[in-house]
Amino acid sequence: MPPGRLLRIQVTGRARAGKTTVRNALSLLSAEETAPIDEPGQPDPILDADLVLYILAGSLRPADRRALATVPSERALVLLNKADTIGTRWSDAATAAESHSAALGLPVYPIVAALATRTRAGTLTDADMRTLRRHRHRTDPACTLAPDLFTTPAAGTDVANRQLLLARWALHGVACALAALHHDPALSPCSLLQILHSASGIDPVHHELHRRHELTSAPCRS
Ligand SMILES: Nc1nc2c(ncn2[C@@H]2O[C@H](COP(=O)(O)OP(=O)(O)OP(=O)(O)O)[C@@H](O)[C@H]2O)c(=O)[nH]1
Ligand SMILES: [Mg+2]
Repeated sequence: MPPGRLLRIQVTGRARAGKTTVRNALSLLSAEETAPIDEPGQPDPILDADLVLYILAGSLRPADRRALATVPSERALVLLNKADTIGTRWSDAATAAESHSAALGLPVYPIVAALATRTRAGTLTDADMRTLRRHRHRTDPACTLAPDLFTTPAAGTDVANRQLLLARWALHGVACALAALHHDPALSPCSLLQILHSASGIDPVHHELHRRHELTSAPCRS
């Protein structure tokens, strides 16, 4: 790439994989979100940017492999999004990412972009902390399996507070925050936010983006 030219980034993947969410989570405001891969009746987008962020969600399909085969490996960065929906713990998502990585011959980063956008933009309010502390003993994984289970009236009269907490942090964020506060009830909102941020898996992607950026020695248009 000629020196001084801005790095062109495409964010791609199948429909609803989380392209827009990832773009926001990484603050890549000028990155281009392509049309979805493997849309019936539509041609696949041409992946010709300096860096292609390929978002997988769930299984690796033949269309993903075909699309990724058109991108030189040094230009591809593959993210396995929605890691919160894979299995029951982070290691399940890490195992899935490893198996996709072996199949593709490329590193694959497991992430929860939906949590990363929240930790990037938000703070834990006093109200969030109060509700979380009140429920920090509910560490049974089943209680954060579904919204209804977390907001059940059987767990107290603060149903509206719990609904608000869920709207702000989603089930995965709430589950991580409860586990962290159960372990250390004195955590400050700031430390808890950092823990949630780490739990999103987005930092290794940030680091890799910076590394690629330095390799191409061009400013990133974000
Ligand atoms: N559980 C979970 N849901 C997510 C995550 N990231 C995104 N989503 C949800 O997945 C859906 C699709 O996300 P988008 O970012 O709109 O996906 P997209 O690939 O841009 O979708 P299209 O542009 O319609 O193809 C939305 O309902 C998001 O809230 C995640 O990490 N975990
Ligand atoms: Mg989109």
